[in-house]
Amino acid sequence: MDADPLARGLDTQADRLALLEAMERRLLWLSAWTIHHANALRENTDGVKVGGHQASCASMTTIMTALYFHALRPCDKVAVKPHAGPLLHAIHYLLGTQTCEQLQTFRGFGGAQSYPSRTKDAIPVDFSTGSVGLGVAITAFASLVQDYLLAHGHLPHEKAGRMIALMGDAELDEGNIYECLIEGYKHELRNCWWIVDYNRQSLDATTADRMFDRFGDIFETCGWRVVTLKHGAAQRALFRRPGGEALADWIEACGNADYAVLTYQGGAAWRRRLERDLAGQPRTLALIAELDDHALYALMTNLGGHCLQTLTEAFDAAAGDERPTLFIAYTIKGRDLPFQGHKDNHAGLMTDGQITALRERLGIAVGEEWEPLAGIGDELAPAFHALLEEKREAVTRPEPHAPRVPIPAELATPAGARQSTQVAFGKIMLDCAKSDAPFARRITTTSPDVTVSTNLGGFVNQRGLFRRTGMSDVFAEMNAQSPQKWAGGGTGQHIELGIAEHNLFLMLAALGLAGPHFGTRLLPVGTVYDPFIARGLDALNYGCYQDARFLLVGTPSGITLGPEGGAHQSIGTPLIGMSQPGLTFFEPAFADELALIMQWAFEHLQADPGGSVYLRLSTRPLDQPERDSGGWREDALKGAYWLRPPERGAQLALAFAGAIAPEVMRAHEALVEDVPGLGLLAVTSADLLHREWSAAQASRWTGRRPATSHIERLLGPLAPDAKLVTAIDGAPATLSWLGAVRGQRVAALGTDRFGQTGDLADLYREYRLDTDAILDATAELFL
Ligand SMILES: Cc1ncc(C[n+]2csc(CCOP(=O)(O)OP(=O)(O)O)c2C)c(N)n1
Ligand SMILES: [Mg+2]
Repeated sequence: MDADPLARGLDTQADRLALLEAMERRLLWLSAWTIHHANALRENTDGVKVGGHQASCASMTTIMTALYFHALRPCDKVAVKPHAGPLLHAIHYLLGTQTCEQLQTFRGFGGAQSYPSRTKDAIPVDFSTGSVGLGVAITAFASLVQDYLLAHGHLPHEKAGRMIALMGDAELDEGNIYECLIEGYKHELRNCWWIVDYNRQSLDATTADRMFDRFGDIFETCGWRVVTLKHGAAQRALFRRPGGEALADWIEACGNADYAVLTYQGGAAWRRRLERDLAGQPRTLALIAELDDHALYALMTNLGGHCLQTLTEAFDAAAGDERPTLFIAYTIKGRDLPFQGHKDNHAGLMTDGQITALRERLGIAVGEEWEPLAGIGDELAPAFHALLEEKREAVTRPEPHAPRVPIPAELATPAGARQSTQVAFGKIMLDCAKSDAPFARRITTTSPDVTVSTNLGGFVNQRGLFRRTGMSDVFAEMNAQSPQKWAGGGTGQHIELGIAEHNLFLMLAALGLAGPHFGTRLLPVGTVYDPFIARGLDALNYGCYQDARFLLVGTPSGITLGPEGGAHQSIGTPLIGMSQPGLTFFEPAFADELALIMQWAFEHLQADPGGSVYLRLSTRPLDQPERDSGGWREDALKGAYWLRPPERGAQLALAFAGAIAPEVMRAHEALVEDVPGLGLLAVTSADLLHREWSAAQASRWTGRRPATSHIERLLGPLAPDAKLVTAIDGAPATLSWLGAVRGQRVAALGTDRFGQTGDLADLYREYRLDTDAILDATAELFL
């Protein structure tokens, strides 16, 4: 007896396809029903539309069937088009890794998420998606990370898989796709598949005909194989018959909107149009006349992306090599649903009557709507079970455990009585590069063409550039002197990116998921000019949302950048750092603070709960403080410490963050005789302070253990009506809230206008950040 039930029950390819078609019907139903249930059946308590995308799911049902139940291998990872999320949940439901309750609470509190989420969903999700384009592009970076791990011996070759994106055609409009294509080409991208659900519709309308052929050209230029799946097997068979060619030509010339509206109107409309347009082609008309309206409709919607045979053959054909491949699979948005092809169907929801008709058409009995095998029939059920069994491992594999990387208890403070935080950062990284400790091998640095100017050059000199195929340092070979030694190879630890900050964040996100994706943690460190963080904000948010772990260094920052001028002088980045979940923001002033924070950061990247870390640094050299003891360290890691502790009942404190420390320290010296016990607070992380303060308030509110936050304790010794002057080279709101902690009056100094060129004395005077400004602000508070 044959041991393989699938082989036993399914002798032919036709049987196999019939089984996949049954799967496709199951996925169509479960996705449509999940959305219908959330919108029409579940109690709605607030009148807010629940939503969901039945049309976008229907469009991708065949593709996902072919991928998940035919092509997928256990080491592959998939980013699913955000609004096809219900299909992914349906797949896991059939495999037993998703519960009925989760489907029934789709888009509800604690239920299956609207869009696949690594952190919020109960099923394994390889990549969170939602912001269109990002889920696509990160698969290319994940593939580069896989190559990095392979080359470094962190991943055995048999564990390598393909990084696959299932994407909508409108995602091809997102610029980040093309930035990533360029970077991918430079890094010899491989093992990456993007499968486009080419339904010729976006959210608002049908998409532009003029782009028909261009996408393929662009990808081919960037080294991709492009596989266009325009026609299903039935269409291709008909094209081969006499008269078929004219129909093929007609389809080729048909515009997106025409194809969509005819699909919506159905067989009779197709017939009227084809008979009119092909009036001079009797043999073609004869072919059409053979088909009744339903068969004609079925033929015209037999597109590549709805033909399991076409899809599975294409996937098989591409599986033999590692070339990055773009599959353009033509589909119908809302296929087989009442609003199919209609340009307004993006958020369309079926009515009760329409879902009932679909249920009946699929042979599902009333009351069996959630039955996994409803409508399958007894005959097919054993083979259906066997198919699920066969694919279970590839689809449901748990993420590997990635052991923690031990971090040294201390990172040494760089020597130097006068130095900037950016220079100190470079020296600490250089020390790491020279270290034999295992953690140094796990550091991966990356930068969008600002490696040298953010002081990462020393690290790169020691550890080299990562290149899959070796790259010699031509300048060194030709004995041309340069402090930067840029040889590259498989053991290199710096991934140099072109100037596309968005790519930096996608790269950091992919590196920061190396642990859960591949079982080896990396310690990614990315540098960027602080103002240009804004260029990659959505990708930063995206990385944090999926709990990727990385250290981001924004440097130089603020008007302290001086002569570089206004557009380079960051203002709002501290507020970005404070408001971004999953990212802890620090702005140290001194080298010893930085060394302490970086050690903490390498631990925090691996902690649970933990997260990513953002350091806002500066090129301004500062005199380093002489410390009596290490007592400040614990407080600095909580967000602030008293550089000059206040006396109990003091009437005033000055608080500052970062590079304007000298101005504030001089103000302190000037005021301390007049204001006895004047305190000077060094804020290392306004973010940590504020979060902990909020959390403490929340815990009191929820009646849990009464908590006092660090900032409440720090400000405790001041007189209740003491005044605060805060100063930061950035948005003053970063620190102005300190006054709310105990209800104290605040003068919040900072920048809220664009900067300009100048030396620091001029700029600090102009922007009210110099010592005089601080004295002035203090006087005003006491008036
Ligand atoms: C960055 C971003 N902008 C806008 C949206 C809102 N949005 C969600 S889906 C969509 C259209 C997607 O069309 P397509 O990719 O072709 O997918 P389809 O639904 O047609 O399969 C838009 C604009 C979003 N999710 N992300
Ligand atoms: Mg579309």
